[in-house]
Amino acid sequence: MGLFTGKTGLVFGIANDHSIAWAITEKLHAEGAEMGFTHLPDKDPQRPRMEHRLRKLVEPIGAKLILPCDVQQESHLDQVFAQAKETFGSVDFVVHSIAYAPIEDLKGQTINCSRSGFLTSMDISVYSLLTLARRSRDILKPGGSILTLTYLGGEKVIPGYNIMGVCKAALERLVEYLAHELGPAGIRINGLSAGPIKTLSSSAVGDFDSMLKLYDAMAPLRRNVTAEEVGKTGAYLLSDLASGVTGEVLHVDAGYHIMGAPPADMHT
Ligand code: 0WD
Repeated sequence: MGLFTGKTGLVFGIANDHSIAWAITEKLHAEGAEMGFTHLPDKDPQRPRMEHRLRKLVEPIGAKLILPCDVQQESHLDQVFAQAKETFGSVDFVVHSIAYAPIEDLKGQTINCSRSGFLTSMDISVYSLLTLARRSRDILKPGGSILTLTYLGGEKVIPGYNIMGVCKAALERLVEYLAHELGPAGIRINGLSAGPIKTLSSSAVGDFDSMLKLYDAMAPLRRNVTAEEVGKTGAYLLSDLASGVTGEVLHVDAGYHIMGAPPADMHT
């Protein structure tokens, strides 16, 4: 019997097999969970690449629901939650693994971010959690749990992370306010702050490879984390093992976030 035997949930944010949401899904599936998934709507319905990529991954693990969802479209969210209610009745967990900033605003200095770029980034990367949480409240069982993904760039200045760091700062505070408001219903919400992992999204962040090298040299464990490690801790936070944990941001980064200066062996 697995940790998630008899449990159901929704996962938002699998783009491909490198996605962090996929690593979390693999672990949840291994522990017995049954899940529904969303993908970004395909621009050309004749060539549904997003849908195909997701189907290829989640059909073999018995996906109960596969739906298009752009979190900027309230009608898409209405559809997803209505279908989830029909399929599952109620669910035990919701995974939010979504972030986006227009590339020109992400690459440029934060001070030059356009108003529209700022609003789009905040809408997709932060407001989406708020609206998902509000809708999830209606179908989550007491004891249910929500998980979002964040990064150290929301706490400290990470050059190159720019406007996304501002989004993550807002996201982490949102986790706390939502934890306060959902707690009386027995619903938990937490953030997982992952170390750098090569994915479609992270390839858009400036100088990603040197970030991997820095973690390798500076993190207490002297290495980077794997997607599997992030998946394991994600599953833990969503599971009953974390029944007393809410409003938390848990770092899965080989300890990098505690360092204030490079270790002595970094220079040798
Ligand atoms: O190093 C990393 N990869 C880290 C990622 C370190 C720490 C945190 N994170 C966070 C990201 O900021 C994000 O919140 O983890 C989350 C997942 O990111 P990921 O797994 O690195 O990236 P990816 O596989 O690209 O998944 C993010 C997905 C999108 O993928 P693409 O690449 O197609 O933009 O977010 C989804 C989409 O599936 N997404 C949306 N979903 C619905 N509506 C939207 C939207 N408007 N925009 C993006």
